[in-house]
Amino acid sequence: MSRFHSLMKNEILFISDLHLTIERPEITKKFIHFLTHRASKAHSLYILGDLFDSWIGDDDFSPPIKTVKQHLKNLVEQGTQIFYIHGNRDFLIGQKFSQESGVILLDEYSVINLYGVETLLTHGDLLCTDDIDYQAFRIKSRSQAWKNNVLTKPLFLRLLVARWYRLRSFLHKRKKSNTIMDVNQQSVENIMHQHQTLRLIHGHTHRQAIHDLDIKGKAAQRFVLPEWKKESAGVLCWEKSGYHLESL
Ligand SMILES: [Mn+2]
Repeated sequence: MSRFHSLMKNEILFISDLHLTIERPEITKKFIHFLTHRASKAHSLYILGDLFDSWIGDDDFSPPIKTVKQHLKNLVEQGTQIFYIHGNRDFLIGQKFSQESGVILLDEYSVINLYGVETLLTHGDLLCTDDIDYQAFRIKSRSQAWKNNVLTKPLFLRLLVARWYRLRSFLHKRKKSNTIMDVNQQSVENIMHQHQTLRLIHGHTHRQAIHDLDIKGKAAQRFVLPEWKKESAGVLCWEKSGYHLESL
């Protein structure tokens, strides 16, 4: 490999579920180190949702938001593209955030051509169709009326409500069964077939794995990204020659 070739940025990276919050500064530190020392060598970075543990509007500047925005912008200016798909925690991320950080917002289902293979990207919550209560809330909370109602409330009030929601979600999750919290296999197959893809990458369930499946008689794969924790974090790296999982 020539020196020139080895300097070219040709990797594509995928991460999700960092759940950045002031309460876990070590994850923010890990992420900033990743942006500065690892993602800067890549062609592009796809963040598939729940970068933040909560998002109450683009006008919130409480830590670590400002620092994270600045580092995302630095990376974009160094020539690494960053794409974002909303998570269930930070679905209120809007155009102002996108402008300030240089991150490009994608649709909840987005198909990219990953070195010749059409690849479907999503956060993953939409695939958890056994969780009926959540899916009902999701439909309600994605309406413009619901969003406007939230985003026009004073910032301090939104901060309080977000805290309460986090606590509520924590308590609810403990009550729900393990299968309800995972993807529904039929929903996965339907959505992959609908988008004509044999590869899916998502996060959300925190069940890192590579699943083989069958879409109408064709071999397909579903990649589940890991959540970022203090002890372990990971990135899915693609190159022309294939993929590998990297621990951080
Ligand atoms: Mn999620």
